[in-house]
Amino acid sequence: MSSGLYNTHKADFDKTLDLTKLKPYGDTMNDGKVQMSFTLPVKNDDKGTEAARILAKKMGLSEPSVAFNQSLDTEYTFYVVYGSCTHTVDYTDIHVQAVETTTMEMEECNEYIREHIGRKVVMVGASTGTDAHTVGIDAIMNRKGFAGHYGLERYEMIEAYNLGAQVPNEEFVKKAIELNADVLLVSQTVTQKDVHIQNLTELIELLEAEGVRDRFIVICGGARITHELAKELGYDAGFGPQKYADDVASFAVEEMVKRGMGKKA
Ligand code: B12
Repeated sequence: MSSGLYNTHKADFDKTLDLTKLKPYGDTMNDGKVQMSFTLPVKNDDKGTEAARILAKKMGLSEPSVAFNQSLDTEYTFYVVYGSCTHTVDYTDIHVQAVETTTMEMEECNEYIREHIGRKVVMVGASTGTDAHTVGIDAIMNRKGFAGHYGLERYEMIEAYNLGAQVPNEEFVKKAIELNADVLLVSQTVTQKDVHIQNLTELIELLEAEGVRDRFIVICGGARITHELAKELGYDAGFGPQKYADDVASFAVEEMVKRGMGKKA
């Protein structure tokens, strides 16, 4: 049952989806509605709220309104602002670099290794540099795995070594050579002041200086890591959120075979 009034309003809604001018969807097509949050180093009063509103406007939100403001401290306030985004993107002109592998399940992957490599694959992983976050690398490597995906330690045909967190690049490379690794797995979570870029770059430089870069498939991962960034920094692949042991294992072993690191036919 619908009233005449409801129908009139419904007919007025914009329903045009133009992918060359893509905008956020809130209640209706092209309304551009977004919510953003940030902290300002000022006290929580009317002046601070107005500053947050003006800032949101300058960031391209039309009709911004502060929906939530909370003191974090006497001199810091957290804001949530609603508004309509005035910008659009041309979705049809976006090209992303993605890892091109069909993910194999654990048993499939073990079978692939038996058939194409004919020996156990050695994978060495760590959270390197000053990065103390272990949950990401553990999710990939620990036997029990993460979100229903078994970790690399459970793979019969993979010998997985998780070196833990805050492993200096020098130590990581030394251990990789000692263990005769095929695959290096680096986790980087903290991106403040681009420390991940510095750290990831240093590792590649170190491998090159030691003349061993081509001996390994080198892969990085973390919440802010994209495949594109990883490639740019000299890695073979990069994996972000919603990627698991089976994704990285499939890529690594297929890449080994492509490079002739497997058993010869
Ligand atoms: C737990 C945690 C901590 C714990 C870590 C404990 C531990 N043992 O790991 C502690 C308290 C120590 C900590 C400390 C800090 N933290 Co912290 N922390 C977190 C938190 C809450 C969760 C991170 C996490 O475990 N995610 C779960 C895992 C499973 O996700 P993931 O890492 O993305 O992993 C997945 C993928 O990315 C991928 N992946 C990850 N690694 C790899 C590697 C490979 C090879 C592959 C293939 C895939 C892969 O696979 C995983 C599964 O899909 C986040 C906030 C959040 N909610 O995300 C902040 C967060 C990461 N921390 C942050 C910060 C700033 C810090 C500190 C600097 C705070 C401080 N000022 O002291 C310190 C840094 C310490 C240091 N030297 O590193 C920021 C980072 C911001 C940034 N972009 O740089 C965050 C985002 C919080 C925030 N919003 O500000 N932290």
